[in-house]
This record gives sequence, C-alpha cells and structure tokens, in this order.
Amino acid sequence: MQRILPVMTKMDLSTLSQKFRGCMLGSLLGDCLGAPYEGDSSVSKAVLQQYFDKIEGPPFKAPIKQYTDDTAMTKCVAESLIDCRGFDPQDMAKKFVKEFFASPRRGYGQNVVRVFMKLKDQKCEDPFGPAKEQFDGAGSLGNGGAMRVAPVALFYHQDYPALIEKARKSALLTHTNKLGRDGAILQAIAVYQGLQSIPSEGIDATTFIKELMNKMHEIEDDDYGVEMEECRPYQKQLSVALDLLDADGSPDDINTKVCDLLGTNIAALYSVPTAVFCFLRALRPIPDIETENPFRRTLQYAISLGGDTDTIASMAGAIAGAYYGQSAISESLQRHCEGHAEVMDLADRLMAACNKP
Ligand code: AR6
Ligand code: MG
Repeated sequence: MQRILPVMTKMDLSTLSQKFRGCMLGSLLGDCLGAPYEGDSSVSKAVLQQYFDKIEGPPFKAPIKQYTDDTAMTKCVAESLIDCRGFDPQDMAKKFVKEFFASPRRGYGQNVVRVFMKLKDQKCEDPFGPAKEQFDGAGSLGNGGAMRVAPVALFYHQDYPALIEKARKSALLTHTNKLGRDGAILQAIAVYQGLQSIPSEGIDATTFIKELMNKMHEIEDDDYGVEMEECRPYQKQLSVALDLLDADGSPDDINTKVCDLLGTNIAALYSVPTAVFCFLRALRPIPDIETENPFRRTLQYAISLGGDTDTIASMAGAIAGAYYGQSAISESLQRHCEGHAEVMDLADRLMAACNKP
C-alpha cells in the first residue's frame, strides 16, 4: 500500500536539499504567479493555460512578477530561524517589523499592520502582546500565520513535537485566534507530510488527508465557542476535502463545490484546507489543465479557483514543492519571479542550519 512514512526515515541529503528548495520555490512561485489574479471570483482555465504556457515557454522580456506579503514574511521566518538556530520570537518579530516598514506595499492584510506598528513602538519587548489585542481580543483568524509557516516545518522536520509548538508560536506573533493559529499548524503539518513522502512511491490522497485529520485531532480542542457549528473545524473541512476528491459530477460543478464548501478567502479555515486539496487533486490530471507537470498543475488549479489566489497557490506550492522537489519546478517559471535565487539560497542555509548539532 502507498503510504505516508510514519516517522522521518533518513533521507539522503541531496533528496532533502531538493525538497527544501522545492518547498521554498513552490511557496514563492504560487505567490508571484497567483498575485495578478487575487480577488477574482474565478479565473478561466483557458486564460490560465495561456498565461502558464507563455511564462514557461521560450524566454521573453516581461516585467518580473513581484512577490507579496506572503513571501516577504516567509523570508523573515527563514532568516530568523537561520540566524537564531531556531525559533526566537523577538528576533522574528523584529524581522517582520523591519521588512514591513522597508516595504509596506506588499499587500499585507488590513489589520495585521497594526501589530507591526505596536511592535515597532515597544521595540518588540513583548513580541506576543500586540497580536492578542487584535479584533477586540478575539485575535486574527486570517491565513497570515499559515502563509509564512513553511520554513518552520522545514527547520523542525526532524522533531515533530517542536515543529507543532514552533508553528503555533510563530503564528501567535500576529494571529492569536484559534482558527488563525491552527490553520498555521495544519499548513506546517501538510508541508511536513509532503517532505516525508517520496514521489517515486506515490501518495495516496485519502491516506494523506486521513493522516492530517489524525494529527489535527491532537491539536484541535473543543472550546472554539458557541458560534462555531463544529468543535473541530479543521477536521470537518478536511473531511469535506476528502469527499470532494472522489466527488462525481462535471468539472465545473466540482469546482463550484470546492469554492463554496472549502472556500477561497483570506480566513485560514477557508483557505488552508483548500490549499491541501489543490495539492492532492493535482496529483492526477485535471480537465482543461494541459501539463504533464504536477507541480505546475497544482499552481494552475489553485489560481483557477480565484479568491485569495496568491496565498492559496503559495501554500499549495509549498506543499507540492516539498513533495516533488526543485527538479519538478521549471526554471522558466522561476525566472519570471522576483527573489527566486534568494529563496533558493535561503532553503540551502535553512537546511545547513537545521542539520548543525
Ligand atoms: N474577525 C473578523 N474579521 C477578521 C478577524 C476576526 N477575528 N480576523 C481576521 N479578519 P489580517 P493576514 C479579517 O489583517 O491574516 C493578505 O492578502 C479582516 O477583514 O490579520 O495576515 C495576505 O496575503 C482582516 O483585515 O491579515 C493574506 O492572504 C482580514 O481578515 C490575507 O491578506 C485579514 O486579517 C490575510 O492576511
Ligand atoms: Mg494573500
């Protein structure tokens, strides 16, 4: 039976390096290539086919596709883990603040900006404080914690309990609502599972999701509050994803259900399970997406759903990249994206840092 490896087996270093690079590049490419379509209700598959064919085709001169807050913050997370040899909340908060004030127009969420301002005022003395005050104390439930968490999953891939704890804490710097926080944990686990799975052995999508549900069962508790229909919302959304993977119906009907039931918006609950679904659905061909390459298929499919295209494609790209590795990611696609050499270098340094005793 195809399987997810239950515990990290020793992977040879060149495979691991490919996967680190794949993850960081996947996250970047999803962000850069998805950003032009952010906010569209859905994107025509024909338009996207042309867009990807052109970018992947013979070199041509075109403005480079800029990355957004997703990558700006992912880079900070990676740099901080490298510099501090692990998670240091104050250092990470300082890097977020420095990056935001150096380049504020990257499409940050409307409210997270307040966290950066407060952190700046108090010189990051209490790095977890300002996030707790968001939304009158309810905390942000946006996908901003999840969109940047991939480097945490890479860095702590040899220590699963630490991976969970640091994913949680890295999210809490800006997102204290359980939904925002647990979305980051789910995304970190999905990257971890992608990293551990071997493409030549294949992935069974059902097993992958059930494994995520089991792991989220350990994370989710039942005090979400009365407004939640379900006590374990991420497990519920993952079970919806599981059903949709096998759903009968026309491609358009299924896509409508994916958008309606899984969601494509900036809430972590309605975007992280969607990203996981995109990765798993793209393991096999998708009607009207013409490519042999399942990494590209993942991004093309994620963007076609519309909504928060850059972040959903970035999260799906991070999982897919961690699974397929750098060699699956076309260099032409990379060349059109701002910062591609930089994130590859970050991937290498992240791997060197986490393998140091
Ligand atoms: N109650 C009501 N609305 C909320 C709540 C809440 N508790 N939490 C979040 N929102 P923010 P992010 C809504 O600012 O998560 C960018 O495109 C509210 O409308 O914490 O870092 C990024 O690339 C708020 O403005 O930012 C991400 O894709 C919005 O969610 C995305 O935005 C975003 O929450 C989320 O960024
Ligand atoms: Mg976004």
